[in-house]
Amino acid sequence: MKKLLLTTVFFTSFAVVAETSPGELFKSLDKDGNGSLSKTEVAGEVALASKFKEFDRDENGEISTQEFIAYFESKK
Ligand SMILES: [Ca+2]
Ligand SMILES: [Ca+2]
Repeated sequence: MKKLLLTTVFFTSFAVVAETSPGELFKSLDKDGNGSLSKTEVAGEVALASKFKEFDRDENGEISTQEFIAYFESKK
């Protein structure tokens, strides 16, 4: 049941992405503006935090703009 809830939240986020671009979403999440998302920055976004490893392709512990956009591109 808990997993189902996370999935629902995640797809709700996708609905948001459909209206704004991933790039804009990224900027709103990158609170310190260093061009990458740390686990701390996505902590408030449960759906994103739970998928952190899927986004972080090079496993450096941060999601770069490229990794972020590539993820959404791969879901199209
Ligand atoms: Ca950042
Ligand atoms: Ca990374």
